[in-house]
Amino acid sequence: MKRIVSIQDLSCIGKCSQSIALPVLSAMGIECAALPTALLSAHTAFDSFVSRDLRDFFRPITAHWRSLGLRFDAIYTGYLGSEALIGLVLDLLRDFCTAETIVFVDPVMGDHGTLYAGLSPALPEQMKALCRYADFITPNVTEACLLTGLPYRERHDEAFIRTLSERLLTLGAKNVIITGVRMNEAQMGVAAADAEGNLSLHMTAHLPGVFYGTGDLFASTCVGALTLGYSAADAIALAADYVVQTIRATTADPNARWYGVNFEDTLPALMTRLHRLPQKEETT
Ligand code: PXL
Repeated sequence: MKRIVSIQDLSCIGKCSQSIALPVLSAMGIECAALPTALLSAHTAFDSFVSRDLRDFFRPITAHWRSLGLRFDAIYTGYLGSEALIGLVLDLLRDFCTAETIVFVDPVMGDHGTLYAGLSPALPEQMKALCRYADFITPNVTEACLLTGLPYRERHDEAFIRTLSERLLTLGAKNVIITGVRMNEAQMGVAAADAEGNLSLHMTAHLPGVFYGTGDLFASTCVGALTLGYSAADAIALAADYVVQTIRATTADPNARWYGVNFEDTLPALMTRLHRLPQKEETT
């Protein structure tokens, strides 16, 4: 069975980060080793929350894993929240990366043109150091602008997306996947670019509203599919279509909660859609 380490916070309420990565990857038939970097009573879109930084526990956990000889098929990072954590993640990469490991960095920092509440304006600079080692990065347009210094825009054309992806590729990531691309009123899309100069777009319906955790849902599904052996294009399509299906299920529920999407309702459909490819070598 494939194994992914998911490095991000655990928000008790809010359906994001680990509380999405764990169920989604399990449903995809992948073991998820969750390394919680912080514990929050609720995610930061709530008016208030209490939180505990778990940074001090990072090294003891990874030291134990090293003593067990654990290996990971993919290393997946999401919301990290502080510059100091990025240094710890870079150490983890040095300890656990092999030539086969997929390094998947979702540089979670903001949305709608601004940083998430409580994050330092210095975070994007540090995040660039992590992107350098990534096989895949999945910024939304806000995060892509924070990483490249390009001014944020609500609407995008191909020239803008091409410039954004070219600048992101100069950070060193092998593949760039930009989410939340808006070319027109009716559609939302994901742009994928690689170092060979290929740029492709996967467009889906744009559904109005604010849906927390959908970036995490996309990233968890995408890293899961890549780890199972899907091509980048197939992984992106699976993840983007699953997010849209989940937003539809959420908007159809009159009792949907404002702070997260109804992915629990759509996980069975994801499992049905998943074509399991032959598993490669086992990790220990
Ligand atoms: O979904 C991204 C995310 C993850 N973790 C925490 C957050 C957010 C977005 O607001 O606050 C703690």
